[in-house]
Amino acid sequence: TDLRIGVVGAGAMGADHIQRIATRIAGAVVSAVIEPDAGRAAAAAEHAPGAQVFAKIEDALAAGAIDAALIAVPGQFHLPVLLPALEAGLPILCEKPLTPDTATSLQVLEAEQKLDKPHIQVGFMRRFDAEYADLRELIASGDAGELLMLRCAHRNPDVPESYTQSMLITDSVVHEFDVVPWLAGSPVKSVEVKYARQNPKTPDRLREPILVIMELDNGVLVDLEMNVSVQFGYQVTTEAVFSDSVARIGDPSGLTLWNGARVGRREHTSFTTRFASAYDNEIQRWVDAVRRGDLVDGPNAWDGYLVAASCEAGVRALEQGGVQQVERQPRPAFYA
Ligand code: ISE
Repeated sequence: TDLRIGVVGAGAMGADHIQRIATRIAGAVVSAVIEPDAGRAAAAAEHAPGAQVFAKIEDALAAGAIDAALIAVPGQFHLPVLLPALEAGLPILCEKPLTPDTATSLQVLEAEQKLDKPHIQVGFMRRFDAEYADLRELIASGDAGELLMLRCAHRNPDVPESYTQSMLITDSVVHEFDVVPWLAGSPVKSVEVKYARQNPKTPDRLREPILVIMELDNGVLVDLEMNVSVQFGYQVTTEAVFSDSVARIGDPSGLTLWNGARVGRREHTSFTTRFASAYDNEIQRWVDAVRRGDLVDGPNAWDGYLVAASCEAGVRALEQGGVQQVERQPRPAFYA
C-alpha cells in the first residue's frame, strides 16, 4: 500500500514537494497538508487529492492520518515538528538544515536514539544530483588520481528580503558543508571567510560575495565563491583537482544556440529547476527506503549535526575573521 506522507509546511519548498509526490513519485501519497496558514494550506492541498488539512503535526498524529513526515517549514521551526514526529516513531524527511545550531541538533540526536534505528533523513538534495554522484564515484575509484582540491561556485541571481548576512553560511554554504565531505570522504576541519569587493547589486544589508576556504581532515583544500546577487541565473559548479586530472560538474547542458554572432545555452534561474531531478530522486529513494523498512537512504541526522557544527565555525569566520576550527563530538555507535 502507498506510504501516507504528511507534508509539514506549504511554503515554496513544501508546495513543490506536494506536487512532486502527487505527480512523479511512485508508492506514496500526500495524505495530509500540515500548515497553520489556511489559505496556503488550501492552495497546496488542491494538488494533493484526498489530503486532509491540519494546522499542526500533533493533530495529524492524533488523527492517525500519516505514516511518514516530510518537514518543509523554515529551519528554525524544525525542532518542534521533529520531536513529536520522533516520539510517534515516524520516518522523517527533514528539509535542510536539520536545525539551525548544534545544541538543538544534539537534542534531536538524543530523541532519535530512543528509537531502534535512525528515522531521520536530511534534505541535502545535491547528493542525489547525477553529476555529483558521478564525481563522488570518480573520486572514490582513484581513476583520476588523488584528490587535492575542490573549487566550488554557488551563485544565486538574488535573495529574498528575509535573507540575512549569516544566512550566507546557514542557508547557502550549508549545502557545501554537507556535499563536500560526502564527495571527498573527509569532514570539514576548519573554515575561513574572505570578503570580495562589494557587488553594487548586493542589497545594503548584506556584504558579499564571499570566498569560503575549508580545510578537510584529509588535507583536501576547498574554496567556494558564495555569491547571491549575480543576476544572470542560478549556478552551482564544482571543479575537482586531482594529482593528474581535473573534473568539472554543474555547467549548463542541453540545446546550444548559435544566433546573432553569439553562442549560448539556457541557464537555470532557481534551485527548483537546477535540482529538480535531484529532488525527484531524493524523494523516490526515501519513499522506497521507508517502504522497505530501511527508513533512511541518504544523509542522516548525524550528518545534519556535522553540518550544524561547520555552520557554527562558518558564522564565526564570517563575523570574526580568522581560521575557525569545527568543533564536533564523537559519533555515537547508533549512527555507525
Ligand atoms: C536556498 O535556501 C537553498 O537551499 C538553495 O539551494 C541555495 O542555493 C540558496 O542559496 C539558499 O538560499
